[in-house]
Amino acid sequence: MSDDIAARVKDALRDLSIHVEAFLASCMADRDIPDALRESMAYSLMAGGKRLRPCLCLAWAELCGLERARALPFAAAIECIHTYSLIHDDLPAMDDDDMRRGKPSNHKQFGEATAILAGDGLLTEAFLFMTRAQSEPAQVLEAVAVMARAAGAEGMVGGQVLDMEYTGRVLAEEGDPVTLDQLRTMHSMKTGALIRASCEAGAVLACSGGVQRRLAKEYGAHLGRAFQIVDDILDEVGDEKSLGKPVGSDRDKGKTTYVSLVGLERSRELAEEATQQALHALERLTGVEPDWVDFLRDLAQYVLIRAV
Ligand code: GRG
Repeated sequence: MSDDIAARVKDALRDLSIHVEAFLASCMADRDIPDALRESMAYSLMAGGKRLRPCLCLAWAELCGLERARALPFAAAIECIHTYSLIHDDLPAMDDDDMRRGKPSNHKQFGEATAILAGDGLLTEAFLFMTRAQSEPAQVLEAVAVMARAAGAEGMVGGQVLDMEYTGRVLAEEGDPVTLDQLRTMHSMKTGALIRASCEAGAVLACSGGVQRRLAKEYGAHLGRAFQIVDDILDEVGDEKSLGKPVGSDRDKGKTTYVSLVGLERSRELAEEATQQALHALERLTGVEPDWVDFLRDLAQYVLIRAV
């Protein structure tokens, strides 16, 4: 049963990713970018990855009635933002990781200065790609605002700052230990915001009214929480997808994780709860394309399966 779900999700993600990657490759090819920068941007962007966020955007856009090709530039833009965040997250000043997506991290390959600029380039190009989405101008504008809020200071960037503040607080034995509420808020900004916004922006692009947009946001928020808890569990127990990331690496860096705070068993229960809440959001959708609901249901279950 879980093998069936995993196989279906992997197939669907691969099929959608082909479109995203073709769009990214063609966009990068027709830009007048200095060779060193292009190589560094493309190195990380085209290095694989699950393409979870762009696929969520496409799924919600199609589910709400927008043709895939119309949402594709926006979905590709989301992957650019995600890739920029990974490049910057790996820098020595941040998480200081040598490997990413099974290869040397960007700064290991190209040096710190180029890696910083590749991240900057990807973030900025993303906003150009977003403007190429084909929907009502007001909807595109609103979807861009959703993305900017999620990626910026009150979303992913803010969450990264909280993560830096919290790192080592337990091990260093100075200040109060990080609480579960603080951990939840930090992850909802750092990892959750982009996943949530990928779903919401897809619905917004499709000109979806209040209910579908709200359910997209709700599904994305719960999925993002499950995704992060599962990531913490996999960091502890290992995973075939960790792609060279050593088991326990977050713990070794002094990070507070769900597992370090509440243990493995409770973490699994929390991941299960978050998944159920994501599924509950899907159950309340009416009058939408059922195949996409099936995909989103499978996807939520797939995220959880990896942790059990
Ligand atoms: C530097 C501004 C700035 C932000 C960094 C999102 C983030 C904030 C850092 C990522 C670090 C990290 C490992 C977060 C945990 C969530 C996670 C597992 C992200 C990786 O996402 P996947 O698994 O990666 O979707 P792929 O490679 O499949 O795209």
